[in-house]
Amino acid sequence: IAVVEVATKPFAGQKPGTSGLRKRVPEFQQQHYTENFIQATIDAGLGAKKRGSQLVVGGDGRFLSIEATNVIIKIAAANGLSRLIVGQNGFLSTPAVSNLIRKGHAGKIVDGGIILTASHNPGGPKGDFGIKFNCENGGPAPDHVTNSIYDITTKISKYSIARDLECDFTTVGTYEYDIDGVGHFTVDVIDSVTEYVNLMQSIFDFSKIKSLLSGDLSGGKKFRVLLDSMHGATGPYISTILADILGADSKDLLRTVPKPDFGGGHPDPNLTYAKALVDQLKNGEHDLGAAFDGDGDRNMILGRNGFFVTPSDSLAVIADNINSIPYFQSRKVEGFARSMPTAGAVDLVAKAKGLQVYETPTGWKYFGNLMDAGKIALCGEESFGTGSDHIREKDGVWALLAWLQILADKKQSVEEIVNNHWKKYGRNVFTRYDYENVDAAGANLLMTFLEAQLPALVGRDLSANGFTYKVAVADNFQYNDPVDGSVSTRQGLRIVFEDGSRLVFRLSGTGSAGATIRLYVDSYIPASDSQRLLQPAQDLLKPLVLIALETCKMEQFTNRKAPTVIT
Ligand code: VG1
Ligand code: CO
Repeated sequence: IAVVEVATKPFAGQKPGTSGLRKRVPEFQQQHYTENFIQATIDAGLGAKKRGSQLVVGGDGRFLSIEATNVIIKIAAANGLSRLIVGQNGFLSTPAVSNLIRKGHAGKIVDGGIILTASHNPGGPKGDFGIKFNCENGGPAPDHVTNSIYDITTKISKYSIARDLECDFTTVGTYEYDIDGVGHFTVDVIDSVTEYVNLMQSIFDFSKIKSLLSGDLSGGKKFRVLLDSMHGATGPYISTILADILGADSKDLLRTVPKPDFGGGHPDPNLTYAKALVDQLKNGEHDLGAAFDGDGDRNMILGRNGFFVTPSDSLAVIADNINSIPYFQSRKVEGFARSMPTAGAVDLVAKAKGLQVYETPTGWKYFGNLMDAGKIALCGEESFGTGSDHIREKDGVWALLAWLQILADKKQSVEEIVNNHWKKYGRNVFTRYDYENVDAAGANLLMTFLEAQLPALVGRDLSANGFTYKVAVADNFQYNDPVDGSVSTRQGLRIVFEDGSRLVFRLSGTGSAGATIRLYVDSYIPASDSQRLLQPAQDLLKPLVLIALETCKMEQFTNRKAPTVIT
């Protein structure tokens, strides 16, 4: 098979964000656009290892996945990679890719992976597409790699491609090719589900979870789950694990067929986009509900009647009960981590257990070094991301199984577990307001205006609804990686009050059009304040939200009276 070198020109804006390059589908459909980015990704991601290396390729099955998988296969062959491990139909959840990279293949290490997803963003011909590079540890490429991908995209003048190579990746099997002047090239098309299911079986006690669901643990009373895969990547994994292995009723597993446009939905598991699930739980027939995002790394956990577990609390509860999970019983747990905007509930668990806790910038890539160095076993983000060092991505199905394992062990309801957690540690009340798709110029002005005010805010009293908070710290968050010493600046504006309550402002790095402003608000209610401990989060945080909106002049800069999403 011949290799051709195709002359090309740089496209502006091929800069990976929080989690890879995400753009509207038509942008990727421009001639050479995807090819340029793949060539840059392979060159920067693999560097000197490129020749003879092997990569995993797969994604959430969204619109354009098939075309992009084809492009990757042809460019990888022309660039001298020895092998690609491709999920059948180009389909793999993000956690499954991370696992496949870490496992190695054909007795050799896997040098990384390319994930085709825009995660929780809608798909379809007018929706979003995305491409993300993961490194040899199975985690998202760190900043220095994504910066060098971007750098190459600004200078690229040609890419190499084996145009005539045809690979039927709809069928599991091994496909071999001889590439002129380059060498031998293999594509292993693998079943998308098997290896991930094996991994979960090695982490959890499936027979105990099965007994929970069947009712054997509680005198015959079945424990019913209601799970929403939102037509994203978790569907096949959820049906196999929950229905085939654990015996859940398949009619309680919703939207498990992956669709290129997610059935027209917005595959983001939160109270706005997974509202149908919340409503159905309110019927009171199910003991636990969960939803997952497009690529399967996010999760939302709900209890009976739609009781909402904030992701910050979910992380803390799993941390507190980490010994219920067999995987952790056999290893030394050194610490936990959370992203900066995530509420500090897990910090209190770490303190009680005498463990370390780390605060990282938003985005899973920052946890990788800590896990590789054995400093943390568990980590999470307020954006419905929870995971452990079993892989280097957040993992929605893992989080569900962790909860089921804990529930099987404690024999309490979701709500009881969370309420008891608050009674023991106090409650870190949290909310996030997202202003999606606002005018980018207005959003940037808001951030500039706010940042300029920060120094003068320190020491001042801010009030709303009769509540007053004194500003202790106001800054732009900077992270110093304790493992490799790298420094990440400008990771979000913080206003921290004397009582520990916080306001955080960030611009999203995963959007594809306009800008999204995220406002994070959290506050701590001590366990002794039994009057307020169980009150709704929105009531408890109202004064802080008002202070935040006033301080940043949200309405003036965005023309929005209300956020798009509240979680
Ligand atoms: C968002 C979340 C962040 C998460 C990222 C990727 O980023 O806030 O916590 O890691 O999405 O998640 P941003 O920059 O838009 O705030 V996923 O499930 O899209 O890969
Ligand atoms: Co995701």
